Amino acid sequence: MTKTLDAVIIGAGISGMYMLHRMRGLGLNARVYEAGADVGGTWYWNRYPGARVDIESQEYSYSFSEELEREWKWTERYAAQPEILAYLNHVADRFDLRRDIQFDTRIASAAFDEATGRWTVKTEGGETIDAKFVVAATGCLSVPNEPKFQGQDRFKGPTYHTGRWPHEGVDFTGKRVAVIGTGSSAIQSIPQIAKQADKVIVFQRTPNYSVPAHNGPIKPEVVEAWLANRDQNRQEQRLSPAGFLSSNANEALATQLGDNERRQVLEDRWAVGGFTIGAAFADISVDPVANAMVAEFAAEKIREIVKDPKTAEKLVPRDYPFGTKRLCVDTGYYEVFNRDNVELIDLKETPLSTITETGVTTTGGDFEVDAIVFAIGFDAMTGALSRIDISGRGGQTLKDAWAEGPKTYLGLMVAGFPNFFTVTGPGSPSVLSNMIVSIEQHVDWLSDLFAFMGMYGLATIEAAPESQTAWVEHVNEAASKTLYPVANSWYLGANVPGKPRVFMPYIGGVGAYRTLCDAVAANGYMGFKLRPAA
Ligand code: NA7
Repeated sequence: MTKTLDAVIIGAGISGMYMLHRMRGLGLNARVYEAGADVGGTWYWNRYPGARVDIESQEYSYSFSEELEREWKWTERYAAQPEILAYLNHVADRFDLRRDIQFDTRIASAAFDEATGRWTVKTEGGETIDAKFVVAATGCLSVPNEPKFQGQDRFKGPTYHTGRWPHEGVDFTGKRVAVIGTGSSAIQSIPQIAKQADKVIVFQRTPNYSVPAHNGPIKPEVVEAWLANRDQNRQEQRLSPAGFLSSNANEALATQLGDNERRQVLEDRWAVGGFTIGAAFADISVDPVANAMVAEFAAEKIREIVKDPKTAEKLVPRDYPFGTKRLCVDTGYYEVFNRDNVELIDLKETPLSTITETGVTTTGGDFEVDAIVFAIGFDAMTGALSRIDISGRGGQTLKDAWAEGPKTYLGLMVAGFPNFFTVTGPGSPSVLSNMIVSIEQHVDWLSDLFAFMGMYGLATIEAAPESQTAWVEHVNEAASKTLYPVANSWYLGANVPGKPRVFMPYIGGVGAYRTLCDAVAANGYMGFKLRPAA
């Protein structure tokens, strides 16, 4: 039997939950379909030890309900995964969301019917849903990269992927553990695993830049100041470059300061920690000279912290500009290499050749371990959508439409796919921003659109191909003005063999993007085609 809905929302993470809440407010009959057994999305799956947010807790939270914001008390400057998941569970209960969320249900396909102007959505379990709108709230980092190492099936011990950590946790006491990868997930988890395990061997292909979090209990004065000025803070967040204020973006140019002055700025920010270092100067991400100055400072810090000079040199990134792969924020990452039970293997020096029954073999030798942690990242931004069989006008599949890389208008819609929306899709600021601020912007903008369509009896909206082309050009042009495309990062899909190399997120800034989206809406949804019911 086919279920009829106004909207199918795919995913019960931060986006899907808020979308459901807003749709209900509009009187729409919406239902969320979630592959996991509970709410939380990213924070449901990423339970590896040390997982925590890189944006200060008071900023990484919903703003839509002032009551919610005032009643929830964060305990740490950077909330850890269990606390964020508890918060999202609280939100689900407080707004009674669960009754419209179907868990353990993966969406298999969604097909647009041109005759009816509606979508037929199918679950993997065989349910069929007929809906006017489909909102993909499927997340940007939700599909883990499958490990594809030679010999991996032979390994006799347990293996784990940071993005699919067992819910019951893992006890590494007395174990020798290999960690493959040194991105944010590895950088957060290695110091925790090293506290427990007998031995940790870190297999690094590319070193990452990481800055100290200086995490600790959240300061009451930070909370008070935030709440005392809540409305203004939230407004400033929405119009800021990256959707958060605690990075304290500096307008000064590194290249225009004297050596001492520049060093002082960096030292001060290193002492504060977190993304304040990434926002130390306005020219870091556009001027190679400025970037090199900051990169050198970071390298000096690594050499200061890591006692063994050889290990320190291996940890210094050399292949790409500072911050052009996602800057990591750590708690004791570089320090962990001063422990006797942690060893760093540089896979550029001695490439990984195979996984054996008992461990990992590189061209430099055999490393016997009891467990392997794959911290090898995600099929970012397009991974979740490419795993659903989505077809739009004329039966064209999203896979074909995106064969040369994802194309969207505003990161919200794809030409030829009417009434199908992506939240934090490719072409939106998404992963280059405070995700919650970006999510709320998308969802609010979509909610206004749904209200508009309802009021005027409109049946469909779709992106005009020429607006999409112009937007894709603009997204590329914005990226090309920065140093970001230089790095082989997941922003470009470079971490997935065969994925088209396209800079996916919009780097023009959260505030600028919002202003643009608002102007599009104010001008009768410029660049979109709206059609009345037949
Ligand atoms: P990332 O940042 O994509 O990091 C993955 C790491 O795994 C990175 O160091 C990769 O090295 C390494 N990797 C991937 N494949 C391999 C193979 N085959 N061999 C060796 N090493 C490999 O993912 P995370 O989960 O850490 O972080 C994702 C985001 O989550 C993060 O940026 C934050 O936004 C939160 P590479 O650099 O490709 O050489």
